[in-house]
Amino acid sequence: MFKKRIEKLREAMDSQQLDAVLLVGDPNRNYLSGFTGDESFSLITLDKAFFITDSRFTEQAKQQVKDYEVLEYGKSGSFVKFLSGLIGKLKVHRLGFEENIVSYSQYELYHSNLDCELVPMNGMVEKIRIVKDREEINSIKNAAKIADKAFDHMVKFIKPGMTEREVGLELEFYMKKLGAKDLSFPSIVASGERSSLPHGQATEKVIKKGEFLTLDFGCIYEEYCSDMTRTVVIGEPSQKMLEIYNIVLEAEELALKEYKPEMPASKVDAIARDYITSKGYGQYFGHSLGHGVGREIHEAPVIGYRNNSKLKSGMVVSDEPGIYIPDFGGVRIEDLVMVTEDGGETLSKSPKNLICIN
Ligand SMILES: [Mn+2]
Repeated sequence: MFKKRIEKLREAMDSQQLDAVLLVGDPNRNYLSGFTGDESFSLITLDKAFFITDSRFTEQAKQQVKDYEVLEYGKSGSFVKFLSGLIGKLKVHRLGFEENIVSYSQYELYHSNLDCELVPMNGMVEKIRIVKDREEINSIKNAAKIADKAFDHMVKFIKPGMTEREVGLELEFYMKKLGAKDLSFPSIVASGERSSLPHGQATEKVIKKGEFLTLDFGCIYEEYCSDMTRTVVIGEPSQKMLEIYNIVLEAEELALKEYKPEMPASKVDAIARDYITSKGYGQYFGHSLGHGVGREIHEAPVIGYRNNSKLKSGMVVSDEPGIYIPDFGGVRIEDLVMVTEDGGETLSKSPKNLICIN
């Protein structure tokens, strides 16, 4: 599987006339190697692959990283000196680097020490990562399953009078107990008026009757993220709360039917957005409909009005419309969807009918 991924990278390198690429960020480097640690480097040429690390990770790299020559740079002093020697030996002229990950100071260091041209990779690996292979999809499905089980548990656990933080802690503890390596991101637990904050993290606020409670969360399983949002009501909803909830739910489900190969991402966004706008709430839906999910919680493709590129089988994206009304509250409903050969498969299985917690 890593061989296949590296093959795809080499095809892309060849078309950009790159002799080698240097990968320093965890997602790309680990996607192409199977490594699960950090602070390491890989240098991939058109016919060789080197995994370069220090004594903290050498043993782990030797166990996890196959098809690479594992090298330890520690004894030569600095990584950049070591890399300079390697690049000279391999006669690299054009070296691709991750321009969104390498810091300005690192770039300066490479620029002044490496005898080669530094070429921005322009999302070369990210573009390969956009379509998931079977192993990746399995991991994402497992991460989604943990999130589903956690939501089921939380519905029974949450009671009026608890703080958002108590809810967030239980959610984290429960997902980790089920085997999650970590959270995909700090969980969003936003109740009452705070539910109008699309990214409101848990606070000491007490959750009261008559309020919305939005839970947006996910976990990492085998290096892959899940992402799901459900909004519940504590006690009974008002007429307006019910109205908003049903609009968001309808928008979410209308869009769900549109995930299929060749569908422009912008068109799926428009289906949900136009529906919400037709109901008079368009101004309260400020963000894009969704985003790719994989090793990173937010990755390509964006499902938004600016992205006219077409969906492909094997993409995994979130579908998450919302309505957020300041000083009132908000609703978001989010599922993970995988684009298949002939449609979309919803990976989040939690119920979406309005749940009232007493
Ligand atoms: Mn999301």
